[in-house]
Amino acid sequence: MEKGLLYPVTNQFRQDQKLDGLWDFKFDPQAQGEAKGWTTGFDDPIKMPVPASFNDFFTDKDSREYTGDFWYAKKFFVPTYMDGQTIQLRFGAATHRATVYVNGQEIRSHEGGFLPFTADITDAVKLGQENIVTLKMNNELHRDALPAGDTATLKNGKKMAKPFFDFYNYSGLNRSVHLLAVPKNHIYDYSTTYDVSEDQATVHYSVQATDGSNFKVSLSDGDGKVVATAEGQTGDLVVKNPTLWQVRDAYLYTIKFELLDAGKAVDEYSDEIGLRTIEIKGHEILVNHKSVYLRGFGRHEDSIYAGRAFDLNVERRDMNLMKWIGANSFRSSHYPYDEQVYKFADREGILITDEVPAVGFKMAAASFLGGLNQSFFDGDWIDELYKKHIDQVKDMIKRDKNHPSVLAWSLCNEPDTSTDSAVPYFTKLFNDSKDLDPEQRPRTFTLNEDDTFEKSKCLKFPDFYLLNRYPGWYHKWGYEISDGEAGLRAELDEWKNSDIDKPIVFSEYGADTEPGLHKLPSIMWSEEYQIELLDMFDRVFDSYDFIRGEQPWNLADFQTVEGNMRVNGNKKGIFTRDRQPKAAAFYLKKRWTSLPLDY
Ligand code: GCB
Repeated sequence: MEKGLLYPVTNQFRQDQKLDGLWDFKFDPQAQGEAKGWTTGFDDPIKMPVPASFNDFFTDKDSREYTGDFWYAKKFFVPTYMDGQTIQLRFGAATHRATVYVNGQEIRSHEGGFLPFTADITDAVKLGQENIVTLKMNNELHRDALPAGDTATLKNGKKMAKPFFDFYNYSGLNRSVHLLAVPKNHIYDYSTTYDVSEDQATVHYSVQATDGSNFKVSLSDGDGKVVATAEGQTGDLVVKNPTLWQVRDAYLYTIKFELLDAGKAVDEYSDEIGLRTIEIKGHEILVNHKSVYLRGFGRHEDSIYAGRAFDLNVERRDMNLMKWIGANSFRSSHYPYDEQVYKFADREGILITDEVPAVGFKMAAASFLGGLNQSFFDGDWIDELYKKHIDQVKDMIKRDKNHPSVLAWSLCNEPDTSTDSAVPYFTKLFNDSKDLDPEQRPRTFTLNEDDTFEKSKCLKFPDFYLLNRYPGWYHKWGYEISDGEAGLRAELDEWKNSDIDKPIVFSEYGADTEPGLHKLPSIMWSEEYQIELLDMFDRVFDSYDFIRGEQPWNLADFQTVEGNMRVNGNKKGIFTRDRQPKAAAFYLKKRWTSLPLDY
């Protein structure tokens, strides 16, 4: 678990320099890098862009599919004016595990390929000189790691990733690397909670520094005018006649913390926040006490060339597509995205269900991957996995808790909750994560097709339900879709007749669709069939008032492992992988732009 995960900033006390660009890169199939002295650099490197997944740059399959250890290295200069400060390297995402060396000295290791970590390199760097950072990384998949999978060894000795999940195992330094200098005594975390009414909002804050508890705090509006001030480590900022952060109508204030030593500021940290509340009441999702019907998508950080790398250009386009189509929300399926995604959503008034990379927790999850028929939670890997799981839940909440866009926490995607062995795991997970978010936002996980109302043993845990359902595609497909609809209605009738009164959001449903394939009457894979399937689901959604959101799978086509179920990836996108609309996009735009917010 990281101590603090504040996003890097530059101000009069802090400096943030990105180390993106070309790094040295080398595969290490025999895991001999350390023995060969690669901790101080290596010969014959491949020049590799950062941030990027290494895979799709290669033209040979052994390199693209490479699984095992690999190294990155880069020289960087540390100016003398950083003397006396804490000097850090911050890695946005090193997928999946990394050990950091600076000038040959081992600094730290980190596991978890979708969350940031910081290495304190103060004692390892030479000031006023060039230094070298090297990383030994590894992208193998294991059952006791997130996301879960296996690593096979082929008869030719090569390793191969066998994910228990449906996205390509893109690997490398997928997000930016920052060189940071912060004061020795610095602010490392803060959090806020809110009370709002028509004419007043109160921001309850709390702030942490490595040493000291004297703080000056201020809140400014969008024009930079200070609207409230306070002092101390915890306190309230009261805003009269506030402009609230609303769904698709965002407004941001800036909160500024100054750490004081003997009355003098020694550090400062500012961030943009939104004044709003989130609650679940009965089967309603409320933002600022008003009901919201979610419409949006499951997504992936996925694009051509750079794989899973965060790309500001792709994100700009995705946000524009979501605004155009009338979306107001998305799930960060199946891992926390780059922080800049949340900053975009904060600005656009888009709600995020933030998901930890706990995916593949089901042995038979994808029968097309050759799943094994045993309960995942009976495995002897569970204790080790749990440690990593809760650790990443903690880091996700620490990193993202101050974003107004974050609506809820998704603690798992499609775990096998149909056996009793899942119950102790989820009891612990929900107990241990209860107090992590000062705002106490709702916690949930997605329920896979097999985890029906009848079968799941873990229905008592979520504050609201996320259902992933594929009638019309993985079963009752094609001409049988009417039976698929009947089955869906039969399950929803069971929810309706139960004494559960919580919102249900459909977090996945959809049909693989080859863009440009037209057929009258429709046939599976055609653009017409995708619309018919969405229309079937929409009819069902409109029949139950406890369904409080629809998020079809997926915003865009994305890369998966190759296999007989996938034609160059998952094609359930409403948009293509290069972000152009399939016919279904126009269908959804019509529906979503005409539904009222509180539908
Ligand atoms: C699911 C998974 C998602 C897959 C999707 C599919 O249930 O959560 O990762 O991509 O189904 O299309 O099979």
